[in-house]
Amino acid sequence: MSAIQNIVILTGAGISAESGLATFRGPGGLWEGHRVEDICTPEALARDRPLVLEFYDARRAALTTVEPNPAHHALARLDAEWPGELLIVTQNVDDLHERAGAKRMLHMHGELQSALCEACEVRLPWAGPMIGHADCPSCGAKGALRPDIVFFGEIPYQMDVIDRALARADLFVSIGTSGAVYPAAGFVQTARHYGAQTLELNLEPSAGSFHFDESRIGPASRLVPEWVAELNGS
Ligand code: BJW
Repeated sequence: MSAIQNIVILTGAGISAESGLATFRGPGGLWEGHRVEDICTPEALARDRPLVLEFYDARRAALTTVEPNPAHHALARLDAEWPGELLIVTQNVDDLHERAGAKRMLHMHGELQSALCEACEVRLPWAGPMIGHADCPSCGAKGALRPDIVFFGEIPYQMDVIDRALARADLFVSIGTSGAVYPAAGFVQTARHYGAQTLELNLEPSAGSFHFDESRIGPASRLVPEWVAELNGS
C-alpha cells in the first residue's frame, strides 16, 4: 500500500469477541433470546424501561471482567505512532479501545459507561447499575436517565466528524463488523467514492465484503497486529 497518510478504521463487536464480549448476531450472540425490538429501540425503552435498563446494567457490569486483546493494543500503538491523520470509529459501546490507550477515536453508537438525560440531554459518566438510580444529577428530573446508547432509529454520534474523515481518508479499514447496520455499513462506499483504498479484516466475509479492495479472513487478534506491522514497515 503506497502514499497512505490519512486512515479511518471502523471497528465492530468482532474486535472485542476475543476479550470475552459477545457479538450481536450469530450463535451465542447478545440478542439470542432477546428480540432486538424488545431492547434496542426508543419504543422498547418507553414500553418496558426496567427490561432495557437491566440489559445494559448487565452489559456494563461485564466490562469489569474483560481486558483489551492484541487487536485493541495494536490499534492503540498505531494511533500513538502514525504521523498522518487517523480516526478509530467504533460501533462498540465497550471501553476496550480506550483501555488499550487509543486516543484518536470516537463511539458512534454511544457508551455503556455514559448516561443520557432525556429531560436536559446532558451526557454524564456512569458506573454501576442505572435501575433505581435514574434521577438526573444535572437537572433533577426523576427517572430521566437512560443508557447513552444509540438505538435503532436514532442518529449516531459525531457523523459530521466521521464524514469529514472519510472524505480525507487514503485508507479505510473495517474490523470485526458484520456490515448489517447503517450508516456504518455504508462507510466503505463513501470512502471509496472519495478515492480511499479499502480493507476488511473479519472472521468471515461481511454483508458488504464485495465493496472492499481486499478482505482478510481470520481472528482480529492475529489479523490486526499483522496489518499494523505491515503498515509500519511500508
Ligand atoms: C470477528 C471475530 C473475531 C466475530 N475477529 N471478527 C433499511 C435499510 C437500510 C438501513 C435501514 C433500514 N431500516 C432501518 C435502517 C437504519 C438502521 C439500520 O441499519 N437497520 C438495519 C437493521 C437494516 N440504522 C439505524 O437506525 C441507525 N440510525 C440511523 O440510521 O439514523 C439515521 C441517520 C444516520 C446518519 C445521519 C443522519 C441520520 C442507528 C443504528 C444503531 C445501532 N445500535 C446498535 C446497538 C448499540 C447498543 C448495544 O450495544 O446494545 O449497535 S445495533 C448493534 O449492531 C450495535 C452494533 O454497534 C451494531 C453493529 O453490529 P456489529 O458490531 O457489526 O456486530 P455483529 O454481531 O453484527 O458482527 C460481528 C462481526 O464480527 C461478524 O461479522 C463476525 O464474523 C465477526 N467476528 N468474532 C474478527 N474474533
